[in-house]
Amino acid sequence: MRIDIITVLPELLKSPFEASIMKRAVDKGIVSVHFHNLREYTSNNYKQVDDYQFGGGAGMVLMIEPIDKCISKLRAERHYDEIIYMTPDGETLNQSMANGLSLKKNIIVLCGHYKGVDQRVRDLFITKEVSIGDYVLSGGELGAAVLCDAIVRLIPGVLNNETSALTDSFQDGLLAPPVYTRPATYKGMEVPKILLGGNFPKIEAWREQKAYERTREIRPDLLPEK
Ligand code: 6GU
Repeated sequence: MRIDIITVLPELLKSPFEASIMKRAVDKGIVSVHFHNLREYTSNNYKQVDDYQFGGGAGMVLMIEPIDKCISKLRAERHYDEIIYMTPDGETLNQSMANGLSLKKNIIVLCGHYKGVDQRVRDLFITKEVSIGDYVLSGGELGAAVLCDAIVRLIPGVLNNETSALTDSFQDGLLAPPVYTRPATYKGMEVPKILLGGNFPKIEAWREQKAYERTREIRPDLLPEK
């Protein structure tokens, strides 16, 4: 998969791709990530990327021209399956969306900033608008990092058995069950006996029940209605 990220703040975004799972995916050659600084696509002397909004009101708006230049250059080089705009008024990211996006070959991720982008950018180029939750961030960069992490870890070959995505929370619509590691007793606190017994069908049934209980307690909205 190739990911092209368009941003006014590339330095805010780079470190998540230089560590952990995303770095592993890049090092293995499974994913390539390319950052495009919107300021390098300006045509005025001040490298201005934003301007006041028509009609008045607080907050700056990202101008269409540099974004058009950047996206048009990329689109002339290859086909993109999705051109995503990161914005608090987008569709809320969930596991099902991440699963779908992990199957794409080339995607562009445009990070919003200030009051957002000129509406004509959205009308003209954007195929999908994504939010990472119902709160406001200063820009789309952290959202883009979250989106990319959620997608990249699902691509076959990125995770190994130790880090498998198959047993994650949400992958089966439930929260994950509790997990324990050594020591079996710590300051008098015991690991549930069943996990130490080696009866794997029983352990699986216990985990399923705990996952269900945890979901009912914390996120009943995830459970099908009765
Ligand atoms: Cl993607 N961007 C911004 N600025 N705020 C957000 C968001 C994105 N997702 C939730 N809040």
